[in-house]
Amino acid sequence: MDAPAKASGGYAIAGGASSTGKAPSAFREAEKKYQLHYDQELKFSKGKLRGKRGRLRERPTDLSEVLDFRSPPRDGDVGVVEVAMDFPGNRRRTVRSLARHPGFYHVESYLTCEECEELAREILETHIDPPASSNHTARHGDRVSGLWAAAGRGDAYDPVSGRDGTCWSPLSLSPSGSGVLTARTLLERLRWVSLGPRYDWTRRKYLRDSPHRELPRGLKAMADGAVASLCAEEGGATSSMSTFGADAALVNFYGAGDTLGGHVDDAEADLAQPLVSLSLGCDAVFLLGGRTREERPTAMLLRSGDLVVMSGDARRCYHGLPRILSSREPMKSSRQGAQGGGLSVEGYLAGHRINVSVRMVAEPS
Ligand SMILES: O=C(O)CCC(=O)C(=O)O
Repeated sequence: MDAPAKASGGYAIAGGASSTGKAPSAFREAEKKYQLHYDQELKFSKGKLRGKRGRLRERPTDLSEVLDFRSPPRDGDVGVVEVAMDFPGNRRRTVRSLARHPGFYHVESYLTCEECEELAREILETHIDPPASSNHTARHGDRVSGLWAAAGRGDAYDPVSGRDGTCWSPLSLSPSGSGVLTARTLLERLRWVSLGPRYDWTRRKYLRDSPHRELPRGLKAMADGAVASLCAEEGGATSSMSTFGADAALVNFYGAGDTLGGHVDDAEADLAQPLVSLSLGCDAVFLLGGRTREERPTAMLLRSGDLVVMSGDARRCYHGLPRILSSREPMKSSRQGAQGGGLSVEGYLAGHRINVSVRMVAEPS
């Protein structure tokens, strides 16, 4: 797996533009097609071209080939199969699978809007803090705690000692200047959090023995329940999912323009165990490809509350997220939190996407 790339950050998209002169792969082509691009307006003065120094304008993206499960094509080459299924908690949901991608399942609106907001609140208020590891703990250690509340208060990060022995100080007490790092900025720069055994992105392995936040029980129950229902539909004990027991999750945070490069999740002990991925917040374009980057991926729309399960063949396929369809400016341009006006989970979800990708890291017993 890869860490999500921030729009303004230094993370390159995996498999990105070729510097070798080779033609880009089919997967990369699709990423480029759906990524957010800006064009700079040309500037004219007195009828003469004065260079490309005009305003940046979002380039329109052609989404006509993005599969929308709410109105799937009847005869497209992806072959959508639809069934109604019962999941725990009296959830009767529509499940779609794709003939072109065996082992892939899309469950429409698995969570309701209220449940999405409740889960996002739990994540932002609690799960993003140590002992969970995140891109912030990787850089600042376990000092960055209480980030959501601090961002709501409009605090600044104090690397030495802040109010009450925490790492936060009121912005008004921080030395003035452009170098002040605010909690709001840190929240905007939050890319990933790992729940359950920490994931070492450099060595691409799970660190079972380091301190970590256990996978929250609610997330485990949700993933185990969804997989058990799909497994029953697939034929019970004969399904590759029959020994699944979720024990970890990677939570990715995306703002407008953020992406997750094409990758295969292969650090888990048993790749026969599925990935269970839940979307919260903004709609997004998800790409599901084949065993190599050369296979043309299927682009599909994921909405808040949708659940995706990748099992069987699909578990070993390239996938990525080239586009968040955010209708709002990135949060950092809003003045709400900077004035200490607090943050709302609903507001955060209107401009961001959270993806919770639950998995089984351990060997099945
Ligand atoms: O954000 C998504 O929907 C995809 C997440 C993903 O592929 C991952 O965490 O490995």
